[in-house]
Amino acid sequence: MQIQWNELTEAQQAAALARPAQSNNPQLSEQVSDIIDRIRTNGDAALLDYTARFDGVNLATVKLSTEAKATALAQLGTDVKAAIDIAYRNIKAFHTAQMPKDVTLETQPGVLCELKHVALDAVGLYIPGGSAPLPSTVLMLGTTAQVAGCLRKVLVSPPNAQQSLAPEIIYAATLCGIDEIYLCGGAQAIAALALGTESIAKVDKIFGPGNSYVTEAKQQVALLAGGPAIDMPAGPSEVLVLADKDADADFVASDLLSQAEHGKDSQAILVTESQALAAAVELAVADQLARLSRQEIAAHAMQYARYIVCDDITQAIQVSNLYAPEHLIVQVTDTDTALAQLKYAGSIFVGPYSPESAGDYASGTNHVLPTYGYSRNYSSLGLLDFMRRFTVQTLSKAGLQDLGPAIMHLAEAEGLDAHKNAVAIRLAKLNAGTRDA
Ligand code: HSO
Ligand code: ZN
Repeated sequence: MQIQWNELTEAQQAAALARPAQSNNPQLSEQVSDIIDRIRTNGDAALLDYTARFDGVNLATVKLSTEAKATALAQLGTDVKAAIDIAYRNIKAFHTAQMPKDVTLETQPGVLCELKHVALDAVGLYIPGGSAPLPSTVLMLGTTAQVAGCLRKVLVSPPNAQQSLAPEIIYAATLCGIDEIYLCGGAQAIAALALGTESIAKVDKIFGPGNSYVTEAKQQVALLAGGPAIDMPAGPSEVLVLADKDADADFVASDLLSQAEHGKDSQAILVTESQALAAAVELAVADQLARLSRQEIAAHAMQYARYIVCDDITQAIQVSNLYAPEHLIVQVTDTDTALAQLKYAGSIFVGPYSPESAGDYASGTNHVLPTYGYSRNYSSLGLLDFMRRFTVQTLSKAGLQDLGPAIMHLAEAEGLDAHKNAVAIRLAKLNAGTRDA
């Protein structure tokens, strides 16, 4: 459906860009907290029980066996293997280039401040099962953890009927040096990563997309005392295509549909200056949709697609900034001017030959991105998310003698005597000359 932006009131404009309400379902949160409690008390037994109940797979152990791994790897075709290799190489290169530099600075003579970066020890990587298993997500999370240098990389994913995972997932995990793979999914897998069980030692941070149970579980475990950190808040995946009158309608339609086929709740939005282009894209969508294998899912999502027609590209850019999309495709002639004005997006794809699929799979950028308008205040996943930073300081005698009076004044202003004393006692000894050199 075409929307003429200028004919809408402000409230209607807000409604046109609204995302579907995220369910604030008390039942879901209760169910998830029950699952977390059961994993806490019954560990592996509860995990296996949930896997039998929810995934319909009866496992004897949670860990993926070496034999299952070998069987899966033997099934993998050479073409797909080569494709995974290419994607891995590019993702690795782009994330290696993100290695942060430590900082060493004397802020004033004798006052040395350092900023250091180290990898997180143990990370949990959640890979969803469901209608389309995503080896690309293994690469996005696993390669980044590997480049950061995380000591433990733990992959969890719900098992298939063969008590295993898709061969592509196992191969990608092997490339990334992931040697702990556990067959479990849903809220129970998140609880196991957060709390630990007999076979899964707990992790420091949990990454990865999932359904509403997984998302809720991540939020709940992050609130536990001593609980893990989580990557970012999650909502349905989304794309906004910004296109001018010269954009190729088939290209635009293909990008909208690649988002739509992810899920029925996926958001696909076209913002353009040209009514003719909007009409051509609508036709191209109908044409391409009819030939998609996931037609039903994509068609459902496209019912809620919006084709927004603006007065000009400047206004279209404002609309994009208001929406703050996860993926932003820029198909305009003057990309430099557009890029200078586009403020919010998880990842931007510039020009006719940069489909979202490039970043989803293989160009090197990460496809774990802020959704639901969070690109205003969250970043796309990168190397730093697998690291933590901390500071170190070393003051010399002279350094403390110089800075001490300022510290004491500030401590006094805050009424914190012990803080002031910590400086005063040292300075007194220094002045008395009783301190060792
Ligand atoms: N577009 C998805 C990532 C993905 N696409 C995985 C294909 N496979 C969310 O950024
Ligand atoms: Zn995708």
